[in-house]
Amino acid sequence: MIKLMHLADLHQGWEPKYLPDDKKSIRRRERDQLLQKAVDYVLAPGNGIQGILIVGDLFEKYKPEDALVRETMRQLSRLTAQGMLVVTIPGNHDEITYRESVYRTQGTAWPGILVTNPMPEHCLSHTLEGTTVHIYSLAYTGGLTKTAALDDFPCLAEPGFHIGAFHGSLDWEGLGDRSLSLNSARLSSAGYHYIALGHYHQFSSKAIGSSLAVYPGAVEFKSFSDSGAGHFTIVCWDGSQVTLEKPPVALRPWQSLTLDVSLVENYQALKTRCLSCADPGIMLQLTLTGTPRFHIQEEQLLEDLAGAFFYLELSNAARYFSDSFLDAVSGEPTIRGLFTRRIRERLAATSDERERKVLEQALLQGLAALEGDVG
Ligand SMILES: [Mn+2]
Repeated sequence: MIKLMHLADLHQGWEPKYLPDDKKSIRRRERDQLLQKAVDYVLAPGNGIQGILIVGDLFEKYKPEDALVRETMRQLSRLTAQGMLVVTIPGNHDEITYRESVYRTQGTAWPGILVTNPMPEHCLSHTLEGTTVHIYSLAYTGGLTKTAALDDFPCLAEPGFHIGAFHGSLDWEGLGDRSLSLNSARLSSAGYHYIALGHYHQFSSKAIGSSLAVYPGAVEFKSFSDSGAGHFTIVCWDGSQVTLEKPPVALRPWQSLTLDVSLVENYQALKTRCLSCADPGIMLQLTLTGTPRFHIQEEQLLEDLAGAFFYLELSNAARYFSDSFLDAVSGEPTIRGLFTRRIRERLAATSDERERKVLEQALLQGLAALEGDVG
């Protein structure tokens, strides 16, 4: 059984600009430790892995700072020192095009195999546990990679495990994505067993022809809209079939929560409610919805909650109708005016506290719905 870790899009050196300086450097350090976690996982004897494929965007920039380059090479050398297969493919962030690109300045010192050919080529054949792994790849190089004519994907007619490894956008039809465009029909005609992709940050796997094409995704979290896969991707080849393993990785916890604040009495109660999920280690995305009876001061709430979380992203989608707004609406010769008058009449007629609350919410939610805000 051949088992290789398939990594891409680590974007080492990236910093979350939305964090204050102290936390920014904590998060950067955490993110940059992912490679070490990957190497530890590959080296753990019980995992039975023989190598690693890094399919682009290992770094955020093509010229990362020296300390980061040194540490990255030191980690990869831990693998090569054990005879592991290490293949690194430049991406579009760490593009090889530039004279000062890390892959040009380090060149031959780079641990393992560094892909530098600008058009698809057979890059290496390497025997692992009696089976030969054949890898085909390219390093996107401005001016040399003929992106429009990328239809000739070579594949040797030899026994073994054939892997195409490319950093680019599979079947992307939009505009403005500065990356290598890959066509699944052309790729599948090469007949690779496995197509190791990079560039998209979400995990995905798809059968194209007889190949399995996989984006391992960025494992680490960047933001709530780019939250990472949270697991490594291990490709396994038993001589006839490709299967995947997706071991989870221990990362800083994050969560997206939606809180309906319609029945929350006042600001103090809202604060207490939010603080009930306090955790100084977590990154929390909190969305407030509903129709509260009070106006939510977002800046104040953020300030009051800031210390309770590692990072809090607050979005207020709650709809507040002030009393003066309701007064104005109830005088309108409109559907919402009629609706408001009817409910207010019933409110005036009831002395039942429960009914009053129901009517109040019916009024507020009805008005929100009439605004097209169906909650
Ligand atoms: Mn990319």
